[in-house]
Amino acid sequence: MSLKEKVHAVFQSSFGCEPDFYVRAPGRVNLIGEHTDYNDGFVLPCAIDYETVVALQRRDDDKVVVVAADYANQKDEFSLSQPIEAHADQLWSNYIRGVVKYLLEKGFSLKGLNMVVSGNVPQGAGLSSSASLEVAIGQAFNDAYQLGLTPAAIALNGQEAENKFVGCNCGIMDQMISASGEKDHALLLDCRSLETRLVKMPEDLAILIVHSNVKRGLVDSEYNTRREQCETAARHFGVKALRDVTLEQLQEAAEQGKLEPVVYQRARHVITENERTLAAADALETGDLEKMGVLMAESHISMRDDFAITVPAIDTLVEILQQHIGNDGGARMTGGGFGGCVVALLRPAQVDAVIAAVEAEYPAKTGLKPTCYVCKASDGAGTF
Ligand code: GAF
Repeated sequence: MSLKEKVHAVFQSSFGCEPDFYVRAPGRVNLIGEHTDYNDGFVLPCAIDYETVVALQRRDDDKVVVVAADYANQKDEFSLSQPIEAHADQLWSNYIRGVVKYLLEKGFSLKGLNMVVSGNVPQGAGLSSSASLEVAIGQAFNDAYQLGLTPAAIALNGQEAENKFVGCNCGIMDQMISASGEKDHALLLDCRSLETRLVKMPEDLAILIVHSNVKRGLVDSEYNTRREQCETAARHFGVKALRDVTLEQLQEAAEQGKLEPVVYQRARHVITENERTLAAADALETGDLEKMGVLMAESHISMRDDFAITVPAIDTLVEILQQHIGNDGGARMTGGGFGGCVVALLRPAQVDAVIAAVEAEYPAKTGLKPTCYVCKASDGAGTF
């Protein structure tokens, strides 16, 4: 049963009528450019063919009624004319409440909606299931009430909900790619100006995502610590963000003993990762998979040694993938870190053999079972 059929069936049984229409918003995989978004830097993600789908119907009053088809049809109801508070037990509701709260704060006049939500973005895997939910809800209100929001405005509103309402201090990458991805393309995003450049994926290329199934612990606290270390480095140079610091300036400051070694390392990751990301956009566009593989390998080493966000099982998984992919593509950890997924770019003809190798070697070396997803670069959010 497709997600659309699922939300349709639950909509009929919950509300006793047909939805007006459906919206969808995808998860994402980041090809390169990790922890650069909140440093005003560059990222190169693509939207994937795993998504959140919403069936919806306009209401004449100010009530929002949401049914979570993936959580045993749990229901949430809240009013647009009362202050919107966090839901104490149903954490999924807070992504919805947060998005609506910040749309209202921006002065949009909304009416209520009946909604049924379902998704197949793996949760807790670092593939942005929460951003896809935030963007889907923003898209739902935008399209139901003709708010005229751009994809960037829907993304920024979702990020605001995540930062202020859910309490995760994330950057803008995940919501932006979910809102503005394009089929068969990656998106080079300048996280300062929010300018985007579509980068066509070579035809003879497959995207393989492997979930390490490492339980992600301490993600939020470690994420926030990394942010603070980057901000400390930027403050040292008197600039808004690490985007404005060159590698030469950083090295000079470190040689003069003006930066704590750990702050130097974190900043070195960000500055070199920005350079790699710009180079990767060109490599991908020209179909230079060998160069792409080198950049992905360097990115992984930088995340492991300078940014310290990988874990041993993830390093092992990346090594297995790199060994079997060879020079025609590459692999690296993707997302916030401390577990989650690895992304590999490779020739379609190699996919079956590489998956077989991962399924044999990764459990033997780590005791963990991998989950493999072969993905397609997909369109960003919209009505369908
Ligand atoms: C998480 C965050 F939500 C993103 O904003 C980004 O910082 C990413 O980690 C690391 O690149 O997905």
